[in-house]
Formats: sequence, C-alpha cells, structure tokens
Amino acid sequence: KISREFIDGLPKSELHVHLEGTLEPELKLKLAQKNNINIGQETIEDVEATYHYDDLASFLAVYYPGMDVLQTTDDFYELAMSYLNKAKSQGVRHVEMFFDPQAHVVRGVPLNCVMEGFYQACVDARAMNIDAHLIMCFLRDMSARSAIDLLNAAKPYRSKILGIGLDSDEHHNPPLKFMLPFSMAVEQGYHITMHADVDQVDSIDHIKQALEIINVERLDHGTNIVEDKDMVDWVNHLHLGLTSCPLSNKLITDNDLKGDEILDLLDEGVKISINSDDPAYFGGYIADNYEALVKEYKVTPEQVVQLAKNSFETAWLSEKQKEMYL
Ligand code: ES4
Ligand code: ZN
Repeated sequence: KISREFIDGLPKSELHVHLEGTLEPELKLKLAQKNNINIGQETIEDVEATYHYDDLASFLAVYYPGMDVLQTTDDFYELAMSYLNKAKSQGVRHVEMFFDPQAHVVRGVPLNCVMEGFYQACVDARAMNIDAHLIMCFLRDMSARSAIDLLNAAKPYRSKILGIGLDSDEHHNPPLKFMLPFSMAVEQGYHITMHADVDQVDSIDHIKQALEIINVERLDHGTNIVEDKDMVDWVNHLHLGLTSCPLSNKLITDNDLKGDEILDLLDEGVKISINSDDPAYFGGYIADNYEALVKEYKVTPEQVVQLAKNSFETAWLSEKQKEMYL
C-alpha cells in the first residue's frame, strides 16, 4: 500500500499551479477585511460555501471576482508565500507557478505590484529550499492585442519570468488566436506552454494547434491525446510534458479524476505529471492529488515514482539541474 508519508516524502516538481488559485477562504477573508473590500461574505464558512461549481465557466465566475481582494504588493507576496509553505509541506522542491496579470491590471492594480510581490516570494523560497519560478499567462478570453500589450509591458521583468502560458475560458478561444503573441514570446527567449483540453469541445483540434503550429514545450492537461495513437507517438517523439491535475478534472471537467487516461499515457511512455491547478478551489495540493489518484485507481509505487520523475524531466531546468533532482 502506498502511504501518505511516501507521497509527501517523494521529491516533486509542480508545473501546473495558478497562484490566484491558491487563495484559501481564510486569506481571502483576511485580505478583504484589510483592504476594505466587500466580497459578500463575512465568515470563513460563508466564503467556503461559495467554492462550489460544476464546470469551467461556473468556476471562473467565482475565481475572478475573488481576486478583488488582492490589491498591494504585500498581498501578492503573502498569497505566494502561503502557497509555497503548503507546497513545502507536501514535498515540492521545484515549482513553476502560473499567474494572470491581465486579471489584475483590468482592476486597476499595477503590473509592478503583481510582479514585485510574486517575484519576492520566489526569492524567499530559496531559504525554504524550494526553487520557484513564474509563468505569466495570457487570458485566452481576452484579445491577442491585449496579450501583446502585456508581453510588451512585461519587458522590464523579462529576467523574472521563466515562461508564458495560456489559460482561462477555452471555448471558442483556440491556440491559433494567440499565434502572434506566442511567436513574439519565443523570440524574447521565453519558454512556452498552454492549456489545451480543459473544455473538451474541440480538444483534439486545440491540442494539434498547440503542438504542430505554436510548438509549445509542454501541454497543460491535454490527456485527450490518449484517443489518438499518432498524437501519443508525436508527444513521445518530442519528449513533451503533459501536466495533469486529477482533482481539477474531477471538479471541473469530467466528474472523473481521469486516472485511466493518466495511467494509460504513463504506460505508453508519455512524460505526464501530477499537479494541483487551483488547489484552494479544487480540494487539495499536489500530494492530495497523488493521494486521490492512488486511492481510486490501481497504482504501483513504481508508477508514482515515475510520475514524480516526469515532473522534473519536463521542468524548465538545465540537464545539470535535472541531474540534481533525478
Ligand atoms: C483554470 Cl481550471 C482552469 N482552466 C482554465 N484556466 C484557469 N485558470 C485558473 N484555473
Ligand atoms: Zn490550469
């Protein structure tokens, strides 16, 4: 039997976590009171009661308004530090964290507050023995022009950002819409990844665009490739990482952890990893995701170790750095 201690103790890299998705009800309420923002709830229990949804749209309708409580550099710092402490307790050694500047800039929060707060947390993570980095996401339900504006605005922070991602509502917002901002990001030396297959509709088409035209280095979710043997071969040929998030799958996508898909892909040699997505909203951090998978499916210790290995192999680390972890 695979114990929780084994899962916690296994060194892990987390490659798919949204910092804004780590906002626990307790911190949301605390920041609302500090910043004098009326979020409509007065107790932790009341805030917890709003953390319920059955698809991506209903989740995003809770998620974005909740960000209103993030106002100052300190708020972003505190959010990231509380995630990093949680991650530390669940065995995370290396993490590449998504964040959504557009969701803050449209509310009038300066990009500088977001960057300084999140980046200072990455610096301070070193003292906790965590190697933390940032992946700046474009919101795909905003325009390509807005993504380009963000990329330009982020130029002063180029060295503080490891890569570029794409998230938010996938429906009618295909990867190709962001062809130009992603090619500009590559020219500027960023790593690139994107969400594909959150929505299920057109997922194979979106995955193909991401892989064959945008040339992403990882795919966030993307487990639907399991339907297409040629695509699995292609992903293996490229050594491309897939970042899967079981509790997110269960709550948002399929009412299913998608453990069969994850284990099938793992058996086929795909570099798939386990991650937490929006842990404050989906019921658990990275080790909770491993544990959920192990509880509901037949998973061997070797498979658990391989999932953790994959998370380092597909991290944006040099081969030398990977050797340290593997
Ligand atoms: C997200 Cl579950 C999910 N899907 C798309 N975008 C997101 N941003 C945060 N969580
Ligand atoms: Zn995600």
